[in-house]
Amino acid sequence: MIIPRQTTLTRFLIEQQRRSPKTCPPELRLLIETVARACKAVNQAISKGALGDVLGSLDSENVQGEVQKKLDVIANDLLLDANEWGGHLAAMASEEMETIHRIPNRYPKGEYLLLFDPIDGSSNVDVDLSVGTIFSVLRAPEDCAGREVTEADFLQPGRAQVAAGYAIYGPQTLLVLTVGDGVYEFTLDRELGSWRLTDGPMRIPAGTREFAINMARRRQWSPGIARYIEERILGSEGPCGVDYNMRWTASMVADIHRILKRGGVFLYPGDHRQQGKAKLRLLYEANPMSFLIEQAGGASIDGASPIMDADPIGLHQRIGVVLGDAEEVAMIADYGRTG
Ligand code: P6P
Repeated sequence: MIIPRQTTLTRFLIEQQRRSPKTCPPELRLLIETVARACKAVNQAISKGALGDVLGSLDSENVQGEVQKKLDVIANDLLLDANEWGGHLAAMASEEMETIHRIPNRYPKGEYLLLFDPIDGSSNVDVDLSVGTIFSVLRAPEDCAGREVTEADFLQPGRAQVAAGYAIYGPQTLLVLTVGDGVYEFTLDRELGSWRLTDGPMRIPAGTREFAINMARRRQWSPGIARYIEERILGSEGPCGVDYNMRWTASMVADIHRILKRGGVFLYPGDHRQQGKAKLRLLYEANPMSFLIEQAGGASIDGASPIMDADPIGLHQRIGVVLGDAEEVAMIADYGRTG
């Protein structure tokens, strides 16, 4: 569907609701607008930098055992405060919180579950590199209305997502989202404070010879991944016969946005020496990014199988990630099979 550029997020969602009430019912539209509004507040906090009390770390660690940045907690609280009173959510979960956040009894409960990484790549904030907020929306099980929501209600495969997206706080402030009917990019008009449509439906450009991986993790890679990367480094002087380029921003949102805009592939493989040992989180990083990538014509696997088919066993479980250009991902899966 081609929509006039500069359309506001509100109008885009209302027209999506009219065109396809199933993919964008009113409660989901309200939820997405609320998350988008919270991301504007996060953007404003980040942009203060050293002029606001937002940089640096706290003395606390999150459930991941990672030192929390001030902005991790600021952004987490902004998203909780914006979303708990609207009546569209049954509960929330975040990278920064060990357990789920139930909607206080003073507010009505809704039919959706919201998961988010409030500031992904937060170590980049102190050195003024792009970071982002990642979010994923699931339906709460129908019987949730009559009982307390539990962590188990969040343990749904990525295929069950009804919406996903990210905000990227960089030279521009962007919101990229899908409700399962294509991927659309909105740019924040910082003067008006409104999100304006600037791209979409987005499709991953094919054939871009560019890979993103943290080379310092080489010892964790399977023989297949190692061979794939080593052959790309040999380029035209090796078996693959063409030169590749490499990028690594240490901010998943920035790497994924680059892939959506100009193609390529992103790899953060699991540690092949220890089953289940990986860096990226399934529910609020890998699944939402996989939804966006597949909606844009790409593919996303754990090294062998589609990430969105994975049956979650824990709120903060981790998974290996290989995603982007569908042909490149298929080739990497072949390398994984042959070693
Ligand atoms: P490394 C950021 O902490 C993050 O979760 C992703 O945004 C990013 O892709 C990855 O970890 C970076 O990991 O090991 O390169 O610091």
